[in-house]
Amino acid sequence: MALALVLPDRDTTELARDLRRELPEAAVEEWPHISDPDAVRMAVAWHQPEGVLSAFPNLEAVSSFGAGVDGLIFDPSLPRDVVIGRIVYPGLIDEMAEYVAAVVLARRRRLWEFAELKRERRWRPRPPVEGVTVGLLGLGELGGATARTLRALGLEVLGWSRTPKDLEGVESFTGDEGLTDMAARSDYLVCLLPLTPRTEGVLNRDLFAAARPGCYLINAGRGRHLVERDLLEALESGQLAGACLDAFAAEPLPEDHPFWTHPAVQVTPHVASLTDPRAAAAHVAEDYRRVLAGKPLQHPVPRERGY
Ligand code: NDP
Ligand code: OXD
Repeated sequence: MALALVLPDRDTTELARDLRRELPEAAVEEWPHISDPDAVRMAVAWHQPEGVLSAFPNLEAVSSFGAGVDGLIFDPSLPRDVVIGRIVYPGLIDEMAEYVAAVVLARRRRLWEFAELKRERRWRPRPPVEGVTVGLLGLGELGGATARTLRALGLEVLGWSRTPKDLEGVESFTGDEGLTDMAARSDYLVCLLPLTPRTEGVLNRDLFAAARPGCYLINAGRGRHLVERDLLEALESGQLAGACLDAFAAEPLPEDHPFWTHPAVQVTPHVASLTDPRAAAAHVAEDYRRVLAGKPLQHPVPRERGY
């Protein structure tokens, strides 16, 4: 029985070492060095080249090396009968809530403005930016926890999801109209959605036009949620005041991309919530045991739902 790690752009040394310790009975193999493809029952994948997973004829389950599964759902070569799972654990959830809170507060308390002024040795006291209403797109594992953290900081929180939610102190919105209504009341819009055909391009000119003038955008979902040209236009017109982006359609962000030099755009290199190899090893080991025992994964992803 083997577990294959297919993470071509990651250093898997630590993950493989911890997995071998957790699963002494399993052959933990790092792609492309798979000695017996027939023995692979489960794989962990991230940015896998298309076709690699279909080369394991006895593959039963594949886990994303993170919370997002778009890389698996959108892989046409993944056999239909392979079960998809994802890695979600408390530290991953807390990191995202911390990232969003940090960005909202940094913008509200003008920390980036003051950093600029310091470069010019200018002393220019200013009060916090007005407006404390945050509209979250996505109220799942990450969005739900982020809502709680923002509430605890005294911010007003609104949330948009596919199905209605009953979270304490969080007004729930659904549907296209719900999204427009939420945007109209938001000083910050934060995308924590999964990438699906329905959410691709959701951060677009219609949403920006509906948003409260001077709204600030945070995208920690996926780059393809954002129509980049529409963001640049909304910043140019002043409809949006700024944006902090963690995920991009092309990663790494190309050197000549206008976001790098735009004064109102902050760029973070897809670090809002990084999967910790040690926590991931414990999670994957448990899922591997479940596969062998014929039990459901800890965070199974229904294919038809797409997230
Ligand atoms: P979940 O699946 O737990 O939650 C997804 C949320 O999005 C749910 O509230 C869901 O609604 C909502 N949603 C899905 N489709 C729609 C739709 N069509 N309309 C409205 N709402 C919709 O995901 P997580 O919270 O765990 O993760 C969210 C995403 O964050 C990941 O898919 C990944 O892309 C991204 N991510 C980014 C990281 C980073 O470092 N930048 C790190 C980790 C994840 P409902 O509740 O009704 O199902
Ligand atoms: C994830 C990510 O989905 O890191 O976990 O983006």
